[in-house]
Amino acid sequence: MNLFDASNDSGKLQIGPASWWLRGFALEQEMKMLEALQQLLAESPLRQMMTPGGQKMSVRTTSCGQLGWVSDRKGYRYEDRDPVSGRPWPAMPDVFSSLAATAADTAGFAAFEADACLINQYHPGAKMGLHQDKDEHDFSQPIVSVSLGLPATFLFGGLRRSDKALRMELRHGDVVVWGGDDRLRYHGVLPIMAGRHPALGNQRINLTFRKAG
Ligand code: MD3
Ligand code: FE
Repeated sequence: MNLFDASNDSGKLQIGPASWWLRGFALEQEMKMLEALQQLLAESPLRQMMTPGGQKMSVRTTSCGQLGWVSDRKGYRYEDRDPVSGRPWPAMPDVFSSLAATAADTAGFAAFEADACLINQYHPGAKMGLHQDKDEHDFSQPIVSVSLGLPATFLFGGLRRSDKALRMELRHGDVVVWGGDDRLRYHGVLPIMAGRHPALGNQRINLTFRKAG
């Protein structure tokens, strides 16, 4: 299956036993989301984290909500404070939590309450290698991701690193909900191509909502 063929601009597409691609799902709340994003980035700016192996990530990262994802020489984990400011992460804006809950509900996961929202910023050339999300406690909880700005080729792999990955082009406003048997699938993002988005310029922003604690 080549998910690039999924060229319709809206609608629900099932991409795994418990995963759904909701095209354009965030567009209705776009302006509210971007305004909230701008405010929280002023409180907890994006920064390049260091991998445990000592490499700077190409993606810039920050968080909002009760818990934020951090990476440094000591490893990957969730923390209740921004290590740069020493203060709690900015509160999760209502428009974020309600979008995440509505998307999860649409995909069959009722009453999803995210306690962490990871914000990834990609400039052209930035990428994310194939990995599993394993830093959360409860893998029965889904993950909701919202794509904004420049498009990305997303790799949706299997339960083993060597499994062939599906490619999907995630565009501004797309939301994907991953859960159940798909929760530990490998995934990644190919290097972002140069371009200009009308609202966000030369960047892609991804919001990832999780129940981490
Ligand atoms: C598929 N970020 O931060 S989440 C990450 O575009 C990350 O920045 C992606 O992967 C990005 O860890 C978007 C997509 C995602 C998250 C969890 C998954 C896809 C998943 C779990 C299982 C399968
Ligand atoms: Fe991930």
